[in-house]
Amino acid sequence: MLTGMKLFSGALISRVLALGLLGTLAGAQHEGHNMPMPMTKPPQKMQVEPTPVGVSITGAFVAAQPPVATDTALFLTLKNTSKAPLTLVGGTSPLAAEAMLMKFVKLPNGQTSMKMVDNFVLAAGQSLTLSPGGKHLMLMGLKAPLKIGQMVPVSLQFAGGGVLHINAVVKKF
Ligand SMILES: [Cu+2]
Repeated sequence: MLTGMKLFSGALISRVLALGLLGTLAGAQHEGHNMPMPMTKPPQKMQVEPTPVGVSITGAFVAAQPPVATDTALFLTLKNTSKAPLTLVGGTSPLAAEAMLMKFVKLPNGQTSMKMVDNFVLAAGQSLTLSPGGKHLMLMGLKAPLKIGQMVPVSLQFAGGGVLHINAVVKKF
């Protein structure tokens, strides 16, 4: 009986140690988390959103900015691989207070300015590239300066309620 108890508690301890180790490894992948995170922690969003089908994302990045900057932008190429039109209506990021779709426009005086855009529509099979000097998802009110190489989680929102969660690396352009 005593031996059984010892075995039991020994097994329990090694299980706790294993969980602790996994927690530390998981925590190490998230910059800024010093405390080990339990493996079973649910995603931050309580609501499960539908993921749009037929969307592929390539080359996503966030423009590196000087540490004093409070705004930056997300660039990427979206491809609508479905047979129906796809409409990007906006996005959110936990690292920014606000995000909005914008494009650069040439003013009559030759200067460039940014203009808010309601949405970007992709016909079936069409690709759309958001690039510096063109269309972009502006990330405004950064909660902390972004570091080169850091991953920025962004949730892209589509008409019809679809949400696509991506990670974009911070880099110079
Ligand atoms: Cu902008």
